[in-house]
Amino acid sequence: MNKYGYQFSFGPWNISEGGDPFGPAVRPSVPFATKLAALKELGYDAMQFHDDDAVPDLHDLGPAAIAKEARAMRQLLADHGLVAEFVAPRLWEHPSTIDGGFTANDPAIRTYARERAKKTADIGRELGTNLMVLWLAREGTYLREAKDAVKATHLLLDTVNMLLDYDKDLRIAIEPKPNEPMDMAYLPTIGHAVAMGFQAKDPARVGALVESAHAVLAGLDPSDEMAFALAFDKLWSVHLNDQNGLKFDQDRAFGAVDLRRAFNQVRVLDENRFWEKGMVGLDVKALRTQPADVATKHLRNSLALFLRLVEVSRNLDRSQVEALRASRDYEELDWLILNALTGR
Ligand code: 3MF
Ligand code: MG
Repeated sequence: MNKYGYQFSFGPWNISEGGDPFGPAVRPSVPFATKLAALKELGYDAMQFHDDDAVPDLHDLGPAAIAKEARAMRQLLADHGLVAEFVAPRLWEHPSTIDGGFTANDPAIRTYARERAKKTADIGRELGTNLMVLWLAREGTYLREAKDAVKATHLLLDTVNMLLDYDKDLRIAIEPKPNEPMDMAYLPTIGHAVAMGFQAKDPARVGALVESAHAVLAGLDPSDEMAFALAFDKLWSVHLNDQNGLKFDQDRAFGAVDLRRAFNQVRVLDENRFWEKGMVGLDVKALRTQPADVATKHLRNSLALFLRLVEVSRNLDRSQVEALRASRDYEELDWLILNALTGR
């Protein structure tokens, strides 16, 4: 915890081997214990988990053994003075989910996906977090005719309702992304996620996670996506990072591409007291070119930049901002912000 009250998190996947679709890993994989130590060392407070990050062999285990492994993970976190922020079902790697899980056309696959998500909820409970993130990676299509989009929407809603029934403490944060791995995803924006939440049987337990890069890939501004969710008290976590245009999901260090866009995300979060609502997750990846012994600097830079931008935001002359809004002198307002971002 820092003097501003924010808590920071990342996931084990954020210290990665650097493989991409065109080439193999370029760095050795880092043992989980080393990642935990790095997380603490870098000033972070919490780890994010996929279900199988916490319980790697979950497919081969029964409920008691899964619970035992998850409890051991919770203890390991506690030994480092850390907690789990959320757990997410990793439904995009298993051979059953090639064409999606919750929205698969094959009912047997849908059953697999739902059962897996229930296991994820069980793991979260043992890890000491009631927050489940749903990144609906393969719930979409490569061609529109492949699935019935109205039916798919209802299947997603039914899944959310099923999970709310299954675990009465569970809170679900939907993490939208418009594309990748599928070409067309069913819940591409925060508007979709929030609408789904309001339609659920217990709307108070369904919110959203905004990832900066995902908003950019949808052609939207991440700070406005955050603001929309904040307006309805639906922003429960963020995956801050950066993204250079409409390309593959780059997970660049926060603020590394567009400093002003980063500033506005921090400003919106800070103006709305996000530190009281959720943790600041940094879903950033080291560049593939980064040598192994210096492959955590993206995490260092992202957290430090976030805190610097909190300072910039808090130091803004708010009465001047109001005056410039009132006089519609947005060129001067532009200059005020640019001065602040360049330390003047
Ligand atoms: C995909 C992502 C994922 C999700 C994570 C949690 C690797 O683009 O951003 O991070 O955030 O799987 O659901
Ligand atoms: Mg993410």
